[in-house]
Amino acid sequence: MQELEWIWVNGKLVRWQEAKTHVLTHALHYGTAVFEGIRCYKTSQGPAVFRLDEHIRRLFDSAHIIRMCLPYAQEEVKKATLSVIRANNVEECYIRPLAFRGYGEMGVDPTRCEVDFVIAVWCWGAYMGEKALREGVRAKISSYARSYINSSSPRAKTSANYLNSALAKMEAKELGYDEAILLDVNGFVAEGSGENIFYVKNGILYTPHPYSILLGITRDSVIRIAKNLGLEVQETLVTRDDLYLADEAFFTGTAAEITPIVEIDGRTVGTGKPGEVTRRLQEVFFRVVRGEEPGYERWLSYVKEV
Ligand code: PPE
Repeated sequence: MQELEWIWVNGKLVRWQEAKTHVLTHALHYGTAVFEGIRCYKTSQGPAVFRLDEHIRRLFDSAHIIRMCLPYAQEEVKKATLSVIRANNVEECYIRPLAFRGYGEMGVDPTRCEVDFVIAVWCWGAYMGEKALREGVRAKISSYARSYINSSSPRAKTSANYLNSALAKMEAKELGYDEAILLDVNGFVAEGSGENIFYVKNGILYTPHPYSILLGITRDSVIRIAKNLGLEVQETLVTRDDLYLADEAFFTGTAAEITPIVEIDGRTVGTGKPGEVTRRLQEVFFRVVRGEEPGYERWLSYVKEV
């Protein structure tokens, strides 16, 4: 990966190479960590972070679910995030706050381990490549089910949940696909390995109900943008057949942004090209994040000091 200069570690800016942790860090062994993925985009008024408040709130919600007490207030995390972007002097970046159970005591029970908190930023282009954004990706229904709501809280963005994602992603790639689509334990469509999923049928936009998924902030943004464009949106139960018979489909995520899906399990989605609704949502979304779409300014936090 391309290194930048500074990483925020427990309240201080530390040189990239010096941001290290002990090998007996609890989270390394047991996945006891919560994190966020946030993007900062270039705008005419300098870099701006997209929906920073909502991401920080979700980080605190994830911590609450796993009974982790974060040692900073939300406002402090917001300031720290902006400061680390400023320190690295980048115009666009991906931001990764991570709070993890640190070094202290081994054994499953994390309560005796202090919470360490880091915020790193790096330059991250299109998640599945520029071509994926333009031409779409091929996806495969995974043989791995999304974690059950009573096994590992899919609503919380915990590191532990990402083993499930990693298994699904590796399987999909191994089989020649770009991305996995995970069903929930009842067989309904949940989400991608690192994205939420939408489909369009007869002009209506559908997305799985919020139960077995990470409640994506891009998902929420797309729902709001779609409604503002006059589209009907339904959060509902989705089956794999709904996806096979869709006119259009796409993934949403901070990293994936809006990535069209053109094939699922060897079946062409719609025309086999990114659809009209997907294109329209992509266009508006990219204007929104760059501060070019009136009415969405409150979603941007400008990095420059005021
Ligand atoms: N579901 C999952 C499982 C998920 O990981 C993400 C984000 C989403 C939905 C979409 O959430 P949001 O970013 O708030 O729209 N995945 C993050 C991590 C990707 C990675 O490879 O790391 C991301 O997009 O930042």
